[in-house]
Amino acid sequence: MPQSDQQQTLVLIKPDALKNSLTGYVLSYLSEFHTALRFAGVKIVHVTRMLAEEHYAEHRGKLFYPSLIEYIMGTIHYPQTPERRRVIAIVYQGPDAVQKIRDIAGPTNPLVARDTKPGCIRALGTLAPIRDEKGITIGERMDNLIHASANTADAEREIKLWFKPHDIPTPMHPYATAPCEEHYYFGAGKLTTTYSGGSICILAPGNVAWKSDLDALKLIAGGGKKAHSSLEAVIAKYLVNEDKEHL
Ligand code: 3AN
Repeated sequence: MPQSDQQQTLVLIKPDALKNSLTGYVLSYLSEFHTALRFAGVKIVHVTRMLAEEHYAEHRGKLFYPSLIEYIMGTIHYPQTPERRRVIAIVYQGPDAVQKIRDIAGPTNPLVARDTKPGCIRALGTLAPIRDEKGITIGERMDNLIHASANTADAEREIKLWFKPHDIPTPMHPYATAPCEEHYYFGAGKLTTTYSGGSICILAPGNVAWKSDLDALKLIAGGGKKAHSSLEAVIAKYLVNEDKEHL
């Protein structure tokens, strides 16, 4: 667990913020000048279904879940232009990073945000109706512009889900890393340690990975004891911005 003065947290600038040109506004609010937090990692991510489903795993089965997945994948705000579907993923580091950013983001529901915390980022969000196949409104989606990790445990899970160690400068690594000792490939929904046509090499000997990912991959490849992370939670970040999203 990182010391609290080096705490890290994940922020996602979501498709509605990008579409409404609010990226600069969000970055200004979260700038070191206001927050004393520094960038540890930044990347532009075309969000795959696998990554979206892992990120929002806790909401699986809820009425708003399918719409939430489409929202973070960008299909709602960029229905005709897949090339514009992306989010900006940022790791911030510094004292009390998680709570500081949660406070600036504000309440999950944009209407509540406007009522109770005017001036917070999510006060500029919107609610959108969720309709069934007959067009009947069955709920509301909260388009709230940014995601911010809710606590330090979520921050660890989410940073490891979105970022490889190499996306973050080594002196800023928040969690244990280790060199990989074998080849791992992913193809046809399966993990293998030998290459077969069409699969993609996730890790090779000498590559540095999150240690917890390597522990999980070893168990999954061995087919024995159950790993603490699903295969998807480990490999989603290795498929980000690859051509082979269908894998
Ligand atoms: P937060 O983003 O504030 O941590 P979570 O983690 O409970 O809130 O929810 C993740 C996302 O799921 C929210 N940002 C919001 O878009 C959506 N969401 C959460 N609860 C609801 C709800 N009751 N109805 C519609 N969407 C919701």
